[in-house]
Amino acid sequence: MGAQRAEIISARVIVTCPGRNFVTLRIETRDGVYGLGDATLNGRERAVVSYLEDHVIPCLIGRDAHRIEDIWQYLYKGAYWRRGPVTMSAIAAVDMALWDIKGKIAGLPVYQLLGGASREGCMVYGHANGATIEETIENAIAHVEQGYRAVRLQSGAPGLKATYGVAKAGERYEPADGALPTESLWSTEKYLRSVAPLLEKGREALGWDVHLLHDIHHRLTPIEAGRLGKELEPFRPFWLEDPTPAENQAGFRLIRQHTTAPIAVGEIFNTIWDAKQLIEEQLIDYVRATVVHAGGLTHLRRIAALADLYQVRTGCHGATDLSPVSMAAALHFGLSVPNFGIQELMPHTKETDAVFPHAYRYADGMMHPGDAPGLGVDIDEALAGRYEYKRAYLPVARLEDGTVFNW
Ligand code: GCO
Ligand code: MG
Repeated sequence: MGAQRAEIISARVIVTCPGRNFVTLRIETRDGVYGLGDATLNGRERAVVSYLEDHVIPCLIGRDAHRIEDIWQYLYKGAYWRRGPVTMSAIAAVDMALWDIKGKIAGLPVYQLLGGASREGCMVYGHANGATIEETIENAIAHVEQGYRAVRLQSGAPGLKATYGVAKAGERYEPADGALPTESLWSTEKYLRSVAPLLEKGREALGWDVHLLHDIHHRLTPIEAGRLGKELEPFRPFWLEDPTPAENQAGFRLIRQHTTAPIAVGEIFNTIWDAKQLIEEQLIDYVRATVVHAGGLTHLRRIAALADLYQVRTGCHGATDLSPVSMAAALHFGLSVPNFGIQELMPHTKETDAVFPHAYRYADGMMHPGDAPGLGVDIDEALAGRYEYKRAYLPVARLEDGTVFNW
């Protein structure tokens, strides 16, 4: 039964570090068609490599690459141990590679297989940051000059030596910065004093036609977040991201009671269960779950479908720790889903782009996945082989009295 078969004959994991670590799964069929999937889990990369090599790949050999849903269910339910970032990143890598293969066999870009384009392109937001508000605004102006319609503003705060989202002088922002975790001190009070002036200056300098975003990176309590949201309302933020850790989804009710500032959450979500209450109770406006950490296109579409019922839109995570394979997958997804909101864009380095040649493109604040069959991303394995894996950790934050806090 079923005339079309694309037998998987091999699968392997490629680890490379063109400036930062990336883990890529390459699945190949008997006819020599191959697909790529991103399996990068920042700071815990080798756990996913082992999960794939030791536990997933042996189960893939001999299967029909066309049966994407069946393989997804097999890997999810078949493991018995469900969910979690390592498992879901591994499943995501398989899922992306299979969609890539299906697209190549069909001769169609993946977004066509997902129902076709629902829009002309995906609006992206860029990252403006600086040690001071002035530097951040300067950087934001440079983004607007490059055509960005949406910019995320992050700046250092007086009295804080380091903070989330701000690059070290003269460098690009790259959070996984140490062979052991670096530590920085955090003060909620100092931070809170710095945000309204940042957004106020942002509006003064950039006007009202640019969307302004801000990432709180899980560092407030719900009531603190409610207060900040209220304070920022006059500056009409596009969203406030990760205002508080989202393990306790009901906690977001408290934020909603106090502010109409739109809320975006979900870059660390793995499955629909992490977002279910947030979506069903309309406690958020944007869900940031992404292809690689939330089980691939197959599962992310399910999250988007639930979100659509409640007028929650997508806003996929797109930091540099998500490889170009993920970026491509996110763009095929974003172009096709009805409730697309915005896509994060933190451009990769030239070195990374050279390892992963791709069809997606940026123009005027928008991105398009391109029309190459499949995901439209390749890997230059010879080049990838020149960059050896380098252990790198995300930082750890402590309160000024030494208590471990949320980074
Ligand atoms: C974002 C994120 C990132 C994460 C990083 C962790 O909004 O892009 O918060 O900066 O911290 O992806 O690996
Ligand atoms: Mg974030």
